Amino acid sequence: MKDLRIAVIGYGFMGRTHSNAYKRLTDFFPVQHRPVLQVACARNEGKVKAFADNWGYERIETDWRKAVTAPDVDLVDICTPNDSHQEIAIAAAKAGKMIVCEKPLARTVEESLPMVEAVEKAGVANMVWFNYRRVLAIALAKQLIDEGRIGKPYHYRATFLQDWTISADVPQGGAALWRLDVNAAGSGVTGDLLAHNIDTAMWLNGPITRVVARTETFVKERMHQLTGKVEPVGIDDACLFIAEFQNGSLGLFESTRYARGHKALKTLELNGAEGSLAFDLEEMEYLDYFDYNSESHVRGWRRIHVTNGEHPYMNRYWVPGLVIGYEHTFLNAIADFVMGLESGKPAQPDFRNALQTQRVCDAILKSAREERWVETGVEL
Ligand code: SOE
Repeated sequence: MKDLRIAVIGYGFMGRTHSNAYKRLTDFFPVQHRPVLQVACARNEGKVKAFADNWGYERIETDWRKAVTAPDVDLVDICTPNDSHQEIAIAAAKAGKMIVCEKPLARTVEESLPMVEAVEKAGVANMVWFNYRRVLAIALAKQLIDEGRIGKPYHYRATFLQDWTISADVPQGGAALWRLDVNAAGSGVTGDLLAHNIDTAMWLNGPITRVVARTETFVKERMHQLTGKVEPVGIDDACLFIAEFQNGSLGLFESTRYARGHKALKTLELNGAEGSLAFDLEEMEYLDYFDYNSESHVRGWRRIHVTNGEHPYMNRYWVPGLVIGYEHTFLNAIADFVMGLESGKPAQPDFRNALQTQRVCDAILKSAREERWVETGVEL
């Protein structure tokens, strides 16, 4: 067993999901690296100390520059708001650290490119936490597609619907609410939610080549927590876009934080000549599958309970019929990352792969601004 000493930068929601994953890795996966919770880093000393004590980190730092260059750190985990991803990632790469970075890679393609160059120049292992690839049912969807069961794809449909920002009284900026501040986040639902759908879509259905989008900001001004002033809102509250895939299929995507009643309704559907697949995060242990090639009198949608030993990742967990959940997507992701280190076949999405999603996000926002179709520039 080799120690993998981790510095997590940021202690928010993602700092927690990742810490949980590190702690459980060797319990469930037969890997040769044992994560050591070495450094928890954030600016607020009291809060980061409480976080470190709760999760069992060895020590704290309040300056990320010290954390990413520390000799007792092997891997830097970036869980900070999007505006700091680039600076931290480049410094960590220069210090020769492995890097795992929260999504989206950065606020824009322009900001992401030097990150990709930095990790590639330094030759350090890297990954972006697009955790939904590691939902068992979505991983099974990938397997069924790769097995040729869906045939020629015609339609891809995806949503990510929430409702937590409907009230105009919700402020923007600062802890927990940086996702509403365009300077910190780069965009609204496009980078925060659709980035997940785009990553999954291109993993399952190949490159998106062109998009046309419509965004909306329903609440135009909000109090900024850091300045105390009412300021214009620069993020997209909702985004709808149509996509063309390289394989000739059409995509339809919708995301909003104004879908009253929906907390995280994340769905996808793929329709091909030989079959269809459908997934809904609220019932994440199921994959719905329509097989056109079954005999016509028994043909119909079937609901696969993705809990068998032969299903992706499931042989690491419980016996058939018993479910795992959201937190395991992060555990599966770090397991893939570590197994990638050990096998020499790097886990995906790495920074270069995540740049593809960033290209689509940038194209969406440009299309919405200019009210026209935009080429994504995704590398084919
Ligand atoms: C926003 O509410 C959020 O937490 C995103 O930032 C995550 O990436 C998404 O998985 C769930 O929703």
